[in-house]
Amino acid sequence: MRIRYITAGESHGPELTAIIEGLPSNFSVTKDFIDKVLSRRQKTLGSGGRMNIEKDQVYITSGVVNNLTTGGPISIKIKNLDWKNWKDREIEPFVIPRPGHADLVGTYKYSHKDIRITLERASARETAIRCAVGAIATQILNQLDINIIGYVSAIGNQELQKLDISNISDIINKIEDSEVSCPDEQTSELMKKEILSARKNKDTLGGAITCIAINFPPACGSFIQYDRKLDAQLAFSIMSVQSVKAVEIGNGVAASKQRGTEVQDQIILENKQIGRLTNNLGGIEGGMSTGEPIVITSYLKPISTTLTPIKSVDLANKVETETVYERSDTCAVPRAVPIFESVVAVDLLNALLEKIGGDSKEEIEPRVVSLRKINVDDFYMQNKKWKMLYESE
Ligand code: EPS
Repeated sequence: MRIRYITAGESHGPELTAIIEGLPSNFSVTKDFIDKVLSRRQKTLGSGGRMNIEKDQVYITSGVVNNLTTGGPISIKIKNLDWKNWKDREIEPFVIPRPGHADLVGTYKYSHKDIRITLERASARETAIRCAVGAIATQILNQLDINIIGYVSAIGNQELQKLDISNISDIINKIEDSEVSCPDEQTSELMKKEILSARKNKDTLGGAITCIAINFPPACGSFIQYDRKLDAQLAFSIMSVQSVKAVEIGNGVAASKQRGTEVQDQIILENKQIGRLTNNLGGIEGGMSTGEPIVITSYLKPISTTLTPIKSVDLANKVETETVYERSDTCAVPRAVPIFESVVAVDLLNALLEKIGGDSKEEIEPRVVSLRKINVDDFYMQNKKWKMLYESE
């Protein structure tokens, strides 16, 4: 791994922290850009009220001097404004685990004396700092002309039908205008109704978020070893986000039901440049980027904390009981979009830097330009019969 990062912090503690290492120097990184990404994660539709308390903003305390990366580790933090409500509070015992959360197994695993100790670290509050990490990677990718666009593609049963990505700026505007971060007005309305109806019925909802990376160069990632595969790395990062239960690359789910000739992205030649007729495989073949847009969809289960009580066990009194409601969201999908853009950004930047190397913008920029397209003259085929021989045989 070229880029590593680690996060720390509890949901209702003083602050969240991260250290990111392995980034190149001389790329512009601003607090303003990161704060804008953080504010997109703070939509209130579907939120349980915590987003009315927090006004997330990042503090950069190392690795960026005069708005330029130094090449050294970057340390960042976000303050939890809710901390002031918790620091002197006499906290009620929490002894009934909520199914679907880390509550039961986390408390068992770490022998915590109160479920809240588990909850505090398992909470999706941690995604705020991961967004900030990703917003740093995104800024570097943007300076290399690589863009990642995320949008809500499903909420409950309301799904966005196919999206035409020929007019990217129009899509971005529509996503920004939508209360549910969906680039289609009609579908947005249906999604919004779905959330309001779930809340009215004291229930919760999941959904799907699609991210598209545009202009990402080919040949990043590798088929050589399982853990170098770009799709495997993306799936790992996405599965690590709270609530995610499935990941899909390209049209993976539909493709599993189709015939091979319908699914494969046929290869064409356009003035010596290799092109494709379709992008069903989402821009990744054999664990490597093809140069086509990378398309990846994350599927989130409904929020585990429900207003309607469900069966659980009282771990203090050792009896069956029902869950007690703890403030939470109804549907976190609309505000989760920047989280997925962020985790994808870190993985793509990592794969790109592993491919081209380089320590500074000056070194990296020209290498990305020369990697951009596969040209048919870049193949050096011997085009004659050969034998596979091993010396030791
Ligand atoms: C979360 C529960 C809610 C969410 C929280 C994640 O917080 P609270 O327990 O304070 O009401 O709002 O998300 C955030 C705080 C955030 O910043 O996204 C959970 O249990 O995962």
